[in-house]
Amino acid sequence: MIHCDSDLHVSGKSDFVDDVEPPANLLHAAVFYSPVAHGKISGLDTGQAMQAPGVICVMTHQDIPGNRYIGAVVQDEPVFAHEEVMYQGQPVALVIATSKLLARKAAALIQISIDPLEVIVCPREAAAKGQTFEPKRTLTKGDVDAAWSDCDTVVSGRLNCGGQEHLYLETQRARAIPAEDGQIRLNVSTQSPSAVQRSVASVLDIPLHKVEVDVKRLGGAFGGKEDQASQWACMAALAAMHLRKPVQLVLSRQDDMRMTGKRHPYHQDFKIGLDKRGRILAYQLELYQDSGAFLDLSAAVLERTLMHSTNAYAIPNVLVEATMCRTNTPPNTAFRGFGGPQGMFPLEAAIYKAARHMGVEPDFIQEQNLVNDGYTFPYGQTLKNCQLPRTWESIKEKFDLAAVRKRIDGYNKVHRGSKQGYAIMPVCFGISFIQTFLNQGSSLVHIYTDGSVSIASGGVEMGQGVSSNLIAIAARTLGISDKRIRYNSTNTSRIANISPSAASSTTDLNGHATIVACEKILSGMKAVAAKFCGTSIEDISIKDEQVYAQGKPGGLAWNDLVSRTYTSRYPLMAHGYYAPPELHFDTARQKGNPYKYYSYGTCLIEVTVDCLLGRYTVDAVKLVHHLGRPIIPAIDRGQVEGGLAQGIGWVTLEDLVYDRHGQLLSDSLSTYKLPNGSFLPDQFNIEFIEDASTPGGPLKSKAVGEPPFMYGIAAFFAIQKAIDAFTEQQSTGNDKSRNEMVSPMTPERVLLALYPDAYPEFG
Ligand code: LUZ
Ligand code: MOS
Repeated sequence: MIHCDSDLHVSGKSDFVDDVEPPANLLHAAVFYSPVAHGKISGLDTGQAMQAPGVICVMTHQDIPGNRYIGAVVQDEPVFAHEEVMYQGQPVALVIATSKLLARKAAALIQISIDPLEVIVCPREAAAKGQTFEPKRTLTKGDVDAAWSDCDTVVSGRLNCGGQEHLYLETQRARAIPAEDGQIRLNVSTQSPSAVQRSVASVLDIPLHKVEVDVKRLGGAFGGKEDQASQWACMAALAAMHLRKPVQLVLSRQDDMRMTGKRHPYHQDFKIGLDKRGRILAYQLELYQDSGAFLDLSAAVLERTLMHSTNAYAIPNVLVEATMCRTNTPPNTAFRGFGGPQGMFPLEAAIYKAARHMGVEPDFIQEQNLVNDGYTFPYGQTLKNCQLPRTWESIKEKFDLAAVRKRIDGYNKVHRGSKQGYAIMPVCFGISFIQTFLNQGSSLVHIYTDGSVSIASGGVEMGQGVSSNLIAIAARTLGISDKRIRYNSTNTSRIANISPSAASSTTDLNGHATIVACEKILSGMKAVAAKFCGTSIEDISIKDEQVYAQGKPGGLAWNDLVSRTYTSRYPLMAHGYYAPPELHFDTARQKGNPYKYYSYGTCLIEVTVDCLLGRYTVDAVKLVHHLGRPIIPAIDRGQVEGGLAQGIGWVTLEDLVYDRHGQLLSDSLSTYKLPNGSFLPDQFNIEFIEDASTPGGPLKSKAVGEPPFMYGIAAFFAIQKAIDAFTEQQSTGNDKSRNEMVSPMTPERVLLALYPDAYPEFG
């Protein structure tokens, strides 16, 4: 089986929000946003815009009947700025016109006067000036202060890692259609239909049952539509209710890049202590999260950063402190990995630095410290069935690490103008929402009298393949062909209180719920089949669309069984609910058992750096990922390849540049460089360890969405390795470039690092 949307996608026939046949009287909205990053609004003049061709009306915060603030966790974010603007791109007003173009043209005519206030775009500066959300958080294990004196090597350093633009293909958009009796229906590109429903109900001041949110599929999301799809839906809903007409809002690419939050940049100070054998005795980390202007999901993201700050390493003494820093940039948000990558990255930097200090390879230290069964993470969960060392061993043996090292050393000896490097990244990623209550899935399965089946669940199809996965799960559970099954849109009227499709858990949670629903229906069908075959229910099974009694064909095919079940008055529809047991986490103490299981894998990346130009190529990716038993292997492979490419992009090319006025300079695809097909390596060796013996998701599968992202971090250290091979040979003895590491490692930064003495002003 392949992705169930493949044919529609490649023929351009799949419907996204604005492809659905528009109602005849559909109006279009465009957002007017703040041109400056921080200031007091002293005047807003919408007069000219109101007079522009095609304009129906202009709306501001004064036109909101209910709550003027939204936010899934804390409602601190104004739908429209009033009094103060906090970032460039913050929505201030909405223009509604007869076409998208006319609405956008009119929005450009709105005049705003702003008295500027100080702009902060650096999290450290925000922290120094007391611009923080909530008190500092601390995670501890053992006693780092007591451990430093036992260490033979202690090094410290700094890493600034950048944010990342989601660049979903489909920008943020929503269509709102008013209905009878004050109801409203919305088509929204969101990972979280219920979050949109709650925000819309709150700003309109109407009950949730009057708001129906429908999501057919998304053109990508990556976390960018977990919390940040709500604002646009609220605007479309406000306009639709105000005008009693359907209204659609579609952000242009550039507006989307300016207005929406991104992966959180973090600044990090680390200190690591090791014994002579390379065992890590202590690790201390101070994190400055760039939360942006409002809270959004920053607190949850920070929590995952803390939890993953020791990644795949068993460290006895740990102290991590973290501050959420308020800056004048769009509120940063969920992005594949959800803070995990920013937690893992500085420890790799610390290991890299310690390895140089000790004169060993980083992988020597990595290998001494890999987690295994019985290790208790600083947040209290103890590892069982740990598969990480297995994946590390496979990298060493299958891909012959010793030979790779020898080949690269040989290359570097004879090449002066270019250097190679490699790095390894082990990943141990916790699977579940860290907010325990979100770990619930729902599925509604209908079997119709012609034998066809429809599934609706809380899972939103965003290209990741949850629709195909749930179809495959239902097909196997019911014993029928996947061709009979259709995945319905995700709709708040079919499923209530939907958890966001996020945390790599969508197939896990909704897949289990689908099994529960199918089994409920099967119990009635089997009773009917048992009566037909003259045997007991336990002896009945359904396989290949035929009933079997005690393993022998029972002479009853699927269609007949369905009709008989219907006329015998057993239900052919069922709702399944699933909540994984035994999860808990105490936020106040930062201790608990938040994860159902872990995802494991190890990745090796090789690069070549052109030491004249600073350019580099990623030559090879070799990775071993523990997968359980994939539901649809091609989909899991796609997730691994896509995640890896996105992770490599994060640490190499994708540079978000703000100037000191808080203006995003890399706000288009010509200034924000994404890794493309030709940037990715020719050698893309992905090995799966398929192993259904460890606990995981439905049908022994394992979550695979986010973990591969973090393999990309290896690209950063592979490039650093090549740079060091060059500077050592030049014997400049200048170690400045490594005191503070900066990600992404763009070719420009590589060039500066290759010739630190040539560009001292950038040091
Ligand atoms: N979203 C969320 C997530 O709300 N909680 C999580 O723990 C999470 N983890 C990964 C990605 N999204
Ligand atoms: Mo996510 S970062 O799983 O929305």
